Amino acid sequence: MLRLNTGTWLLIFLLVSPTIFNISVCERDSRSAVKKRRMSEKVRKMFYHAYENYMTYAFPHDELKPLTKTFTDSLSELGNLKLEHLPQEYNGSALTLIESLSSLLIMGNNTEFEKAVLWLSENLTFDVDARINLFECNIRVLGGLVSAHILATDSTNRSVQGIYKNQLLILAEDLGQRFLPAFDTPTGLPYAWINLKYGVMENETTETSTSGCGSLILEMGALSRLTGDPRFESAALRALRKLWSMRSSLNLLGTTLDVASGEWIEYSSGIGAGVDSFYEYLIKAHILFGRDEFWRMFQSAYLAVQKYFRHGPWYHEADMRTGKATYWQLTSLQAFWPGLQVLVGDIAAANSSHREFFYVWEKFGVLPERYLLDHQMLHPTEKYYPLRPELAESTFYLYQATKDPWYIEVGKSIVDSLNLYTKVEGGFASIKDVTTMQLEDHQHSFFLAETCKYLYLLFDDSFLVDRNYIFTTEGHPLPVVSAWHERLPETYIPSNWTSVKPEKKTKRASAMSLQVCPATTLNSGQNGQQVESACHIPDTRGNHRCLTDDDCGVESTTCRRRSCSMAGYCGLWLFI
Ligand code: DMJ
Repeated sequence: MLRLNTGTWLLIFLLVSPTIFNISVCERDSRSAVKKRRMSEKVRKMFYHAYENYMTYAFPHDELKPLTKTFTDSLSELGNLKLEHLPQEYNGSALTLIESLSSLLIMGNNTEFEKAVLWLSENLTFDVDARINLFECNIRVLGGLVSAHILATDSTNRSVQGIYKNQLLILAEDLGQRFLPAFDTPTGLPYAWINLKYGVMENETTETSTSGCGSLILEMGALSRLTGDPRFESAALRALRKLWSMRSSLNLLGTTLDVASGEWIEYSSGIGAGVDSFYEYLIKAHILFGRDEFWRMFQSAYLAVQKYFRHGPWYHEADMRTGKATYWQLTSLQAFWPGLQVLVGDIAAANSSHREFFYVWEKFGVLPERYLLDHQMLHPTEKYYPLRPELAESTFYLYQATKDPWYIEVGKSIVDSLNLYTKVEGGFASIKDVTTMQLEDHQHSFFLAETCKYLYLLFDDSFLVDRNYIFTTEGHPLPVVSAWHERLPETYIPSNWTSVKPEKKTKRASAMSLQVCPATTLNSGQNGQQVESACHIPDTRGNHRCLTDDDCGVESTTCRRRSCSMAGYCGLWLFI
């Protein structure tokens, strides 16, 4: 028998191991590609189950009632908890179809996209006697139309070329003009409600929410850039600036306010209902329009959230005046926050919060609307799950940033739960009570605009390859182009990038890459200029000495967590 000494075995091992290693890496990669393909197919089927049932039983009304296979004209019910002033003669605006447009294209169904664009072009009208919520109508309808217009005119989308004559933009402009009277208040803060035909109603309530008047800039800004009419962006910007001027000395805002007096009504706030998209729009407006003003607002607001609301991986509410904790509650809407943190580059914090949200999802099978953190129990009346997208959204962002296969498992678990608990013959139904899984007769339009879209993009992001989009709060994509951007030079993101030849393509920064953590230069008095970013946390000691990693903060320009070296110094010794 051939006898080999240890040295020879070692040599053989060194020669063979890379091959074995390579084979196993390849196998693992191809297994994960197969799994992702299978999962994206599953999500595609879910989307079409929801879409086709809507088209059969509800279109052109607003939303599908999947249990009774009928419809609801719910545009005027959105945000209308008391169901006041409901219209007598309103027959819907094909809301779910509008919300489905960008998802159809992302899933590669150009034919259906084109059919939908043509139907809307010929049939949709906003000259209807319906009192609608400005925020909801902006994110769902205006956002859906503006985004679909951009996708329809994108030169890579050949199918609608020739037949598309900007009809969606014309509709969007008409809708935007109907929004404008809402901004006619002493403060510039818009009314929460407007009648599409008659404008602001007499004795209309002057109460609105922070997200209601602080999350209009993406859609109205994009509308102005597309139409050349500055009024939409100006109105949204004026409202945002006014809202920001109402912050407390702690850089906190409340949840509800009065648009006539500019006074706060509810001083307690968090990152959930009534506030959530305000934060989201500051960072996304910065990414889309490249204005330092948005970044400065976001940076201060984000730091205040981390300082006053964050408790480990959880976020409670606090009083904007004192920073004292008020309500210790987890809400389903808060689950978007880790996704926003990915955009900032604060991946470690995003990951730890996401894990907690997923833990609650697994505990109940879906995310309950409200969970009392201090009592470790469900809120007595808010036990529902209306097919919300936020956890899927964050999972998508975290997977984009880390490529950690664990997020694919999370996505699979979300898909399985949705199919198990909410799928019915007539579509997907909301859950009324997560303890009994009793269903409710409502398929919300955001299930098609967001839940299915983010799950699909988690498993198949080919739509995003070589493109740079940000998603509105309703999941409608808007492209980051230099023509709209105050900071990006033409060579960096060419405005005609879709027609740029591959070999000449300039490397574009992705809004979802880890490099997006925007650093900004601050004038800090005597010390001269200092570079800062939202996720910067200083080391505990000024001389950067440390005993453990906990003594080290987060580096300001890269947003990476510093660790403690063996010699006792904080630095970027470990990559996260
Ligand atoms: C969506 O309409 C939007 O994401 C909005 O910002 C708040 N949440 C709902 C879906 O849960």
